Amino acid sequence: MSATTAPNGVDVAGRHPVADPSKVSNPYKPVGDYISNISNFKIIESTLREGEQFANAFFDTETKINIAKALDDFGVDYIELTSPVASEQSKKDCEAICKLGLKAKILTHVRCTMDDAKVAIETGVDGLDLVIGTSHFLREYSHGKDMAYITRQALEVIEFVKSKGVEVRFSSEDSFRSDLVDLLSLYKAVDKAGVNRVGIADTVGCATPRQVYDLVRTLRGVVSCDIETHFHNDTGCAIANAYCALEAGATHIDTSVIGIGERNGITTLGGLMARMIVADREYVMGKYKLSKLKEIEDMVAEAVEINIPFNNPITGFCAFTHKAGIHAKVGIVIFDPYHFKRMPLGLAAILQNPSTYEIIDPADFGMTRYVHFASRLTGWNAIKTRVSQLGLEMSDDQVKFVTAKIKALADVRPIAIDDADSIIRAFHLTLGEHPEKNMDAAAAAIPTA
Ligand code: HCA
Ligand code: CU
Repeated sequence: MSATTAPNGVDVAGRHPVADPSKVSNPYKPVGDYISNISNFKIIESTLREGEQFANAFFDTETKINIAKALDDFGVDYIELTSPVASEQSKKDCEAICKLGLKAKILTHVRCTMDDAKVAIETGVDGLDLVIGTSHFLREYSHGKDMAYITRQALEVIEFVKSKGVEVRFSSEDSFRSDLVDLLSLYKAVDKAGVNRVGIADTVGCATPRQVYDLVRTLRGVVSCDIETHFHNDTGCAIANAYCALEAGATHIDTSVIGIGERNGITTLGGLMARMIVADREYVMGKYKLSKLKEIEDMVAEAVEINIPFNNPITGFCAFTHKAGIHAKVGIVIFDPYHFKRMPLGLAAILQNPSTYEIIDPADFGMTRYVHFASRLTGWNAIKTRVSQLGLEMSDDQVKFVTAKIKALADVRPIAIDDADSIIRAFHLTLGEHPEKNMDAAAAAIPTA
């Protein structure tokens, strides 16, 4: 403890010192639990399969290869590709990606039939993700098969895939609306037949975290193979469900970049990273090249012609923007809401702890924090930072005074950084050589419109 720090950790200025992350215990770290895989999970990245089912998606070969390379560089464990049975080009692209020699294992996603499996094996993939519908909806309205038939067929296809020496996963579509007893006996049989993984899919996005925990935890007690999970986001639970699945013993999570997929998609790669880094920073930082996230998201957003949503974890344009005055004692960079541009200002002389209002350090993702100071919600700490960035000197009282003027104008209309700056400059100019004597004159010089 330094000489300027009181026994309660508060320094002489009444501030809490900046925390040394290596010394602070993480209150969000996973609960110690032998079944949890929060600190040991794998990603099956499905932008090139589930993502191809997104309304706007059309990936040509070059785009697919660029995305696959970028995901590989990021460090995902598996890359899942559209079934080669889907189209002639899908098959060629699958073969081309297999030949890239990526570190990530390449999977293709096929219906659980011998015909599909045979075509898939020929592409040179490292593994097959087999899927069949088990809910009564799918059994009645899609393939029309009963559970005995599904089990026999699954075992036949699994045996074939295994005989070819590649990985095999068996998954049921719409697992959460399937009969639990049916599902567990089917999975028990495929586990016994030696699959590498079984998969649980929330195809319609109906599951809650608690339901996920219950189903995965129950399944964990029934199979000894790995458990993959796949969550659609129709009710906004896809990231939370993925986290809960890991807590319950799932080993693999399906993601896509920005979550693209059927309807409003699945667990987002970036959102999962945000969730997991809070739980186990060391694992996530050690395994994934987080600084590449924005680049990959931009690449995919451009390919499917969408914008990154403003509320996207990590990369949403305001994900690290602080606006309210009471939050804004953290700044290093300011944000101009009027022109939607960012203005780096260099390091501010603010010694507060960003953790007060941030659970994720933007720097871990190569991102920067912003303080939005040109608004009615601003506070004098944000303005003080701006004053010093403009190279001006003012006492705290003067900063508070000019802050009040900025807030008054911003109460009437939206203001830009330039507006705030001219108020600051005009006030400062009139303060002259003896600022303390000139407050009234300076105030009169402040522009009011
Ligand atoms: C779909 C299939 C799937 C498969 C998931 C999986 C789903 O409906 O498009 O194989 O685990 O959501 O059920 O994406
Ligand atoms: Cu899906």
